[in-house]
Amino acid sequence: MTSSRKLIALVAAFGMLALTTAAVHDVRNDNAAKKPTITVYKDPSCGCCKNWIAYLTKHGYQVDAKDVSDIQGIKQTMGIPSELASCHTAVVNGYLIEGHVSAEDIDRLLAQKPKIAGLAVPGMPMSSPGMDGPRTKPYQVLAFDKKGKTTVFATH
Ligand SMILES: [Cu+2]
Repeated sequence: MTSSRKLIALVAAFGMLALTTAAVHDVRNDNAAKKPTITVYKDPSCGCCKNWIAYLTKHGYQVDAKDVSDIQGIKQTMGIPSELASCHTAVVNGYLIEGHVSAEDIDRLLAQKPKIAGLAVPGMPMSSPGMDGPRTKPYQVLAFDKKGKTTVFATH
């Protein structure tokens, strides 16, 4: 090989490396793009809300946390039925997420896109994500529509 051919081979090798790196990078971006941002409204003093946010982040969601002084007012404005209320109220892709809903349930909601207003885990059941503790009894994830009609979406 002449030195100029060596140089061409070297440049070509670097080019391939750059392309490969770019391809790997794209795949990573695609995976990250699959999980949308969840906007979470919460009281600044809420500890289990922070735990739920950390849990969502661990499961690949981008979280935009908003501390609000009047979380009950936010729930009313958003149309969370009062009997379904929990601590935090979140919004993802136009769906309401009330309380300690699991990432797997949110994943399924976003994949199936049912005609509902959102999902709720009323209250703060022990063992739901962000509410660490033993599961002493099962709890339900409820789907609710704009009129407040509920159906069971999942039981854990
Ligand atoms: Cu909570």
